[in-house]
Amino acid sequence: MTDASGLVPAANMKVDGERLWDSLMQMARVGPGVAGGNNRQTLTDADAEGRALFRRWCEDAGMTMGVDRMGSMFMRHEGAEPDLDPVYIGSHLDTQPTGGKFDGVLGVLSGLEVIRSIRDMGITTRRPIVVANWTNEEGTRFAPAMLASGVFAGVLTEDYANSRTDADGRRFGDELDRIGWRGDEQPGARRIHAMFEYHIEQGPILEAEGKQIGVVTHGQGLWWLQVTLTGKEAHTGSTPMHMRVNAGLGMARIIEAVHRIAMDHQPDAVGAVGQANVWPNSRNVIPGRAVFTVDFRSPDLSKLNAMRARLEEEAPRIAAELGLGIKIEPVGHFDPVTFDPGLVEKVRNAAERLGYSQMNIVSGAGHDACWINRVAPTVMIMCPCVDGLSHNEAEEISPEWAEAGADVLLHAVLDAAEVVD
Ligand code: HGY
Ligand code: MN
Ligand code: MN
Repeated sequence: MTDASGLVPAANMKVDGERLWDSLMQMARVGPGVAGGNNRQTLTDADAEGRALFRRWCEDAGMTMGVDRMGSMFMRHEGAEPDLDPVYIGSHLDTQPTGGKFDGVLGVLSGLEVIRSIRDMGITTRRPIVVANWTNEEGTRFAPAMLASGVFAGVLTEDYANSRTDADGRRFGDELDRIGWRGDEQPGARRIHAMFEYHIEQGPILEAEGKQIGVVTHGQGLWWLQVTLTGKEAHTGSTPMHMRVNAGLGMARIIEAVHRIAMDHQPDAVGAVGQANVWPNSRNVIPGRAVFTVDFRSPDLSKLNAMRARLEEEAPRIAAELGLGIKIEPVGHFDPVTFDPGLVEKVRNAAERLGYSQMNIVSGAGHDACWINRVAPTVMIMCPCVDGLSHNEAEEISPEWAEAGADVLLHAVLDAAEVVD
């Protein structure tokens, strides 16, 4: 089942694309959205249901489960030499509140498909292979993103993670216990020989370039800065304009500044505010308080930090002009990432061997791979998505795109795990 060299998979070894697509569509029925996508937010009952389905599928494929104290799931397929550090395939099953059917899920279920295909073809690898579902990749219900993989990588503490609260004040730790998915493994105790994350691009490049495979060499860095503005609630009708201390106006001016700062750092810099709340959020009350999160990203560390510095200089000035109190707190950060060159080569070789068109790409979004890259050789594989759309219920990929990326994942993982027969 291998080619002449005996070291890498033969080009005709493929996954079962129909089975993969069917699994994706079945998982999409768990925690459905309202417009064809998903709302399977982390540590909700829908997340618990998705976890149970994934576990059942993996156990049906002969895999055994381990879970760490952050709820990250590790489904193990045995190798010929069980004591060797396994090859990991990881991503996430949690979604945005108006998420798509493929963000994260494609990588986890393609990992399962790799194991199903290995079993179908009767292949044995030297190394075990583990398929991981990292808890709370999205960071939408509990900031920051990539929370459990950050704890695994030793960048965040368990106490910090357990203490994170959602908009209703519920604690991450309490919700993890409530759904019964806190395991007993020490996060980060597992040794990883190599980790692969297969993910939709979530951007327009691969589709526009007509490429089937993105060989991800780097990932953007990120700053999430939570801004709290304090003004004075007052009547929107009877309060003269010169007497207003309007937190909503301050937020609007700072949001405009975020866009301008990102534009001032082109190319390769982005900035936006996606989460914003005003209090009391009443039609006829001037907002006395505004809380919103700034999202800056760049593959260039100096640009990333320069954008943060510009905001920390401009936002207080805007607040002072309006008589507002201001607090700026970092609530999420990781530096730009360079993935493992040796694994990048394995992905590129796999795509070439399979005859899929490919190009190098930098990941615009953050991923668990960005943290795991700090503790083990890591790489990502990407497939196109329609119009580059993601974090939107209309997120769409083609079954052909899904399959091609999963074929590359199969070959690259077998290369790393070493086929023994
Ligand atoms: O924010 C991100 O880039 C990822 O989707 N959590
Ligand atoms: Mn994702
Ligand atoms: Mn996402």
